[in-house]
Amino acid sequence: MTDAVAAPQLPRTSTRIVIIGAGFSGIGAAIRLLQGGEDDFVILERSDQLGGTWRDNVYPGCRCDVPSNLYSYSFAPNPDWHRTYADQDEIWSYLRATAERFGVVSHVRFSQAVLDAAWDDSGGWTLTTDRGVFSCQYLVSATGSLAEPKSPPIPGAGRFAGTIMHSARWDTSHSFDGQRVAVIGTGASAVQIVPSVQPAVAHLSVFQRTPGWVLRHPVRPVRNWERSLYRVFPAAQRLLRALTYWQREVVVVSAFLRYDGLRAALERQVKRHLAAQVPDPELRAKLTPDYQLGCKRALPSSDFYPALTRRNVDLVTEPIARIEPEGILTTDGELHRFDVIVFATGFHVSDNPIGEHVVGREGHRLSEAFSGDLACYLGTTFPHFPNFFMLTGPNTGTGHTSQIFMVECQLNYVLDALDALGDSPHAVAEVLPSVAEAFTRELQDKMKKTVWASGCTSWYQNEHGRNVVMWPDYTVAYRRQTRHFDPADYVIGRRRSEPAAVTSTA
Ligand code: N01
Repeated sequence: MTDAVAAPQLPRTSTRIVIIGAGFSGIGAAIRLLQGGEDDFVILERSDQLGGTWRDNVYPGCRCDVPSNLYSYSFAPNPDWHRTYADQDEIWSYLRATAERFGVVSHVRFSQAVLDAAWDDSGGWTLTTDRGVFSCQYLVSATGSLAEPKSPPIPGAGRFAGTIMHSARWDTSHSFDGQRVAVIGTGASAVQIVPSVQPAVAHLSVFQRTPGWVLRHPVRPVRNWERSLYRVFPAAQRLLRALTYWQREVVVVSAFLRYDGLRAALERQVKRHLAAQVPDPELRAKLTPDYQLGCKRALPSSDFYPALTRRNVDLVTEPIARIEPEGILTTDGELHRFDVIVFATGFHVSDNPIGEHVVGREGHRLSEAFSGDLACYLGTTFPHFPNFFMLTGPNTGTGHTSQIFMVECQLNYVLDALDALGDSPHAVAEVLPSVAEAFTRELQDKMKKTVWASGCTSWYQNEHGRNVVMWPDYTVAYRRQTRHFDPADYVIGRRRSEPAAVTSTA
């Protein structure tokens, strides 16, 4: 006879609300809940520290490419930014200090990686982490789009004798001094890494598949008098924030959504930047994009092109065949030898693994919203997913302005929804399929006329080429649409554990 070993019971916790993720959107959600008098919630955070993508991306040169006065919570302005576009460590410090200041930290359950979240009509949401079971009436997903590093499936990577690291999993203990380094990719992360490591390395090869549109970066230190002004007259910083928002909204969005002439003028300006920084016509030709500005995310950097012109750097445009123990073999048969290979190859966005683990009614998975099989309303709610809100959900992305603006719009909506649903622990709301389908159809129609549908491939698209990331309109329109929760868009009812019948407001 064998003794059956009982599986250890995981501790169970029940709260009204669970938020997954303690990055910008999760912390923002917690603050808004606390401000609204709600403290019956926990944040499940897989790491032992908060901060999301700003905790994880510690590669040299990491900096926000949206101005700091705009890239911050509207309810927590920071008069102390040291640079007009803040570096990663300053943003991470801001996030930690803000979470502390608003009393969020005691709500965070650290080192709790969510393995599954499932809806049950009688019990609500149940989440299983590697360390416990959590149940709740309302679930808010705040896992972020840039959370899961994507490494390219290049054959042979496992046999490389040197070091491989992804830009979002940087090994800060590794010294690049005197090393032969490869950077694969030329996106937003690469244009920051390349000029930062170039001075220290023996040789740097940048592997480019598609050239980006690289814009002059206007970053500068914030002067002491500016910081004093913001501290003494907070309205001055609010005014600057508003001006920055509207300037980007009017110029950039108009160019990407409406006015080809404006976009073409910006392209000429950006090409002049390239010509001024890269005198060599052969290198310049390799760096000249053949698609419209904005189709892929534009890349602000004033030191990427100059770094590529240094003697210890070469730009490799020959496709990669495979990785060998000594380095990278390109399709022309040349073996490039390296000590380190950096994958600056982006993130799993439309195929974020969490999508497979959030399961709504009738077995629907959140991943269906990104594959295009499930309609979505306002990038936030989904049919078959009662009492579920997703922050930075499908088509809430922006390239030109602060993502936090979009998150705050979503938070207005979520808070208004919770308010409308009232205190009953049995209340259930699920967006009507017809509402979500009409919204998604109209959104995708608008998308066809934007620069993102002009012919390039980008991480905004899913595997079927459908743009499931970007918001195809002015962000002010998103703000208008998310200002109020309209119960008529939802089936509002009660959980089956209560005898009352389900009532539809439709
Ligand atoms: O990733 P990306 P990222 N072989 O997906 C190339 C945010 N961010 O980490 O264009 C060779 O943009 C790929 O080539 P191609 C920001 O939202 C913000 O740089 O697909 N190359 C591309 O060049 C940004 O958009 C900041 O042909 C391969 C690169 O890898 C997002 O994060 C800073 C390849 C990937 O570029 C992602 O940026 C940094 C392969 N097999 C990041 N696979 C801020 O400052 C991919 N590539 C706010």
